[in-house]
Amino acid sequence: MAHFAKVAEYSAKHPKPEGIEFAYGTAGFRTVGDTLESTVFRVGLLAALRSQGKQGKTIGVMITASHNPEGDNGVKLVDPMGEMLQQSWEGYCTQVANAASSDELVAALAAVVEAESIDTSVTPRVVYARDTRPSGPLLQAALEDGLAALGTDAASYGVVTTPQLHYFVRCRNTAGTDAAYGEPTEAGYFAKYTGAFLRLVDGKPHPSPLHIDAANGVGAPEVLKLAAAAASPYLSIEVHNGDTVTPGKLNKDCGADHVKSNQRSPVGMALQPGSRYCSFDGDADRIVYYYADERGTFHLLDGDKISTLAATYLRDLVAAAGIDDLQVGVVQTAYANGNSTSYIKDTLRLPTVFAKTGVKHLHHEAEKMNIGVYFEANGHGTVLFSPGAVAKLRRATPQTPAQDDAIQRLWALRDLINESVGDAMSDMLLVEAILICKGWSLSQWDEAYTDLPSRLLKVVVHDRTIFKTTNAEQTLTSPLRLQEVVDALVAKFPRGRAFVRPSGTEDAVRVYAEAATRADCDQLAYLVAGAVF
Ligand code: NG1
Ligand code: ZN
Repeated sequence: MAHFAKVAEYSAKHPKPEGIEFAYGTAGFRTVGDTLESTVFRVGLLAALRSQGKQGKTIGVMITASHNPEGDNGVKLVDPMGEMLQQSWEGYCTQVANAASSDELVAALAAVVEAESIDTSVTPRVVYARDTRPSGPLLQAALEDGLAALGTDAASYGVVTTPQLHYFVRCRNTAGTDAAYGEPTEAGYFAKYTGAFLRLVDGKPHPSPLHIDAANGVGAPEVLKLAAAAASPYLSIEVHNGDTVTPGKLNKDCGADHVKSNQRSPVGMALQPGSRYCSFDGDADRIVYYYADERGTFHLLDGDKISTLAATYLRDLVAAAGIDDLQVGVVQTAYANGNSTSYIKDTLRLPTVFAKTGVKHLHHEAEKMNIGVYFEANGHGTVLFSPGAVAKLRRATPQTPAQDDAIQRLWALRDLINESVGDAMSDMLLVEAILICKGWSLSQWDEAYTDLPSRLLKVVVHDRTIFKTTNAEQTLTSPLRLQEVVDALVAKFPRGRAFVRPSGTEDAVRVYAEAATRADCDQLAYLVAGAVF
């Protein structure tokens, strides 16, 4: 095909390493950074085709491996509304990445064009960015070759957070429409979110500084710019682990994943009772909060706590606004702490559903709700307002000043939230705004419910593909009878719950367990892991 005339020439510069199979999973392609050059080049080709398939809408490409070690890297595509790539394209990505020769590569691309009836005369548009990883510049150059090979109208955003890139994509594709999302620039991003934040907190007492562990990643410079854009005592921050230059520091003993997995504070943060702390991950799409009590004991406020805080606040505002039939719902995964789920159902009395791991699954469930709050326990999530909810807000006619205030707050909340994807900076502003409005400390927020002791283990197995699940990944259907063994173990422990699923991002199987006591929980986790192994 004439359209692919330059592909072979460019592809020769980025040969596929032999003996490696690439797979587009939950987080796109992700593996050791040095092996990814051919894959990122080919993602450039795919991004161009995706854009042509969407009549020239802008597609995003993000080069990042998030919370993974610094030596890893990854790449993922962002669809026109800033959402994750449509699932049906994941298979194309895997096929194109694994083509063994340039002839096979052209054939794989031609197959995508054929299957999707793509008009290759359309000019493709793609924007891209990367995180702070040392392998980033080389991979970016490979991406640029892929984009050039198909004559793409491409623009780089340099080094920004993953959610910022999602925001830029959505802004570009909604510009000039009723759904215009904002200015597709860094300044536009900061102006939108700080403006909404300041509208919400106006007139309340100023908070104490928030200590942010930026995982030595891209969140460090970006959150400093955010605070500078706010230029307000309402956003007083101190950034720790903000070294994006020294090799080896990214995510090392710090960041949201480290804090959540180890249930302890990151390197470089000495917790003082009464102060507020949070951690971003390496590309700033996850956030968790934490504090130390008077005895110095560490307390984690994870994605479940953020989700319940946001859901409570939204539910109360909807009630105060006097808007009928506007239901707030919560989407969780099986990793949500059992006590958070009980709290949402029994105390908040809000509907809750479980989705499979990976934010795209939660996002799709949340889209079915009026106002859908979704978070993974690890701190990745956001809130979606459905078009119906927005229409109801627009039609609402306040009868009292209190109703008017609640409606204005709902609008400000909607602007404060990055609806395209979970975003550490936007979520941080959301939490801070709610805490300021309620006059709460982290320990007051933490009072809602107490987490059940839980344990997450990683089991390296010979072949994880034999592990198959159903019921939002909580029940194994293969290997045969393993689920019966797990059920029998769980039954031995009060408030016991455990499940086994193959990781979508690592070559391992994950075991999750919770139970009434720490000792029971650990015993259950290790017994189940033993059964898997
Ligand atoms: P896998 O490796 O499929 O468990 C992990 C996280 C997900 C999600 C993805 C994408 C856990 C238990 N799993 O998925 O929540 O964030 O990575 O980064 O935290
Ligand atoms: Zn991340």
